[in-house]
Amino acid sequence: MATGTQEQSALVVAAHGRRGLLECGDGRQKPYMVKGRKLRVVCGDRVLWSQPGDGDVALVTKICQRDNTLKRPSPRDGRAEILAANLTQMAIVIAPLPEPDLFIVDRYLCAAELMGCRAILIFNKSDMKSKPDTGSDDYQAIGYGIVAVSARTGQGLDLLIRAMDSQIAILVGQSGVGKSSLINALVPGSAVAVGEVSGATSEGIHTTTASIMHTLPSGGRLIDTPGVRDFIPHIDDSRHVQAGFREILALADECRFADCQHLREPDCAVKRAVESGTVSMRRYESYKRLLRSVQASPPNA
Ligand SMILES: Nc1nc2c(ncn2[C@@H]2O[C@H](COP(=O)(O)OP(=O)(O)OP(=O)(O)O)[C@@H](O)[C@H]2O)c(=O)[nH]1
Ligand SMILES: [Mg+2]
Ligand SMILES: [Zn+2]
Repeated sequence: MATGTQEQSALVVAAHGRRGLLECGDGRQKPYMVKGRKLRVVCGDRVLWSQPGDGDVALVTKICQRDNTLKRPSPRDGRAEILAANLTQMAIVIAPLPEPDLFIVDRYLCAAELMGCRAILIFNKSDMKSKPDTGSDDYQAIGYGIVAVSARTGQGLDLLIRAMDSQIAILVGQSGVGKSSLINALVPGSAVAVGEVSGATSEGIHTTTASIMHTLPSGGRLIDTPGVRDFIPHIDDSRHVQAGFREILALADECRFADCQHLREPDCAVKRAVESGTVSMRRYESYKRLLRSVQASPPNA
């Protein structure tokens, strides 16, 4: 047991403001408080902590270097707000209800590409009859894996567990798609609050308030955080947007101009590919829309 100033490292498995839970090297969990006002600890962080006195609350003193971060512009002031760190996979949930918004799916995929982590698409509620446009052909064509599941019936969960194996994943998706339900189905005893989709508005009720990293029985990790429901990636330079669209980035070298934004420029390989149908028009529209929004309101550093 650490005492006084002796420091140990641990993994942050729950974060809510300045408090949360650490997982120590021996697997035990421990409540923590953050020391000072400057440190902003998130789920997935590796931190150093010490034990002041004999209380059992650890004091987090330092965040170890992060491999990557998932960032959005803060709804308060537009500055980068980190939602989670050290991720290896983004798991994007879509469902027939609420109706899929494929622009938000493309924004999640863009964030995954920019932070250098894998991404998979989870089509939940496959027990439901309605089959809305989920863009699955577009996504499959550019190499994203898709798993059809039902948190309700358990269908496909074995495949999902395999896809999560040894990953540190973040579960993202619109409110009401079933993120918490999936965690309840995958992690026995986790008892995450599940909201109701109101029939009148098809909008889910926000039930999750803290960011929590769950451990799957197979060893994978899965983060459920409320900050991802209406997600916009934090992109500090509009020239980086194309790096979030892998099929566009793959063609950018063939454009006449090295700084081509694939809008009105002549001899643009991306526009040619959209016209011939090799790049999806819908994905291209998402690219342009995100580019415009980053150009219109560049986030604060
Ligand atoms: N039919 C069906 N309903 C599901 C399934 N998974 C979840 N639901 C329902 O969808 C609603 C929303 O589920 P949640 O798990 O709370 O959704 P969420 O993504 O966590 O929503 P937020 O926490 O608001 O972001 C609940 O009424 C669930 O019972 C499924 O596989 N099939
Ligand atoms: Mg939830
Ligand atoms: Zn171009």
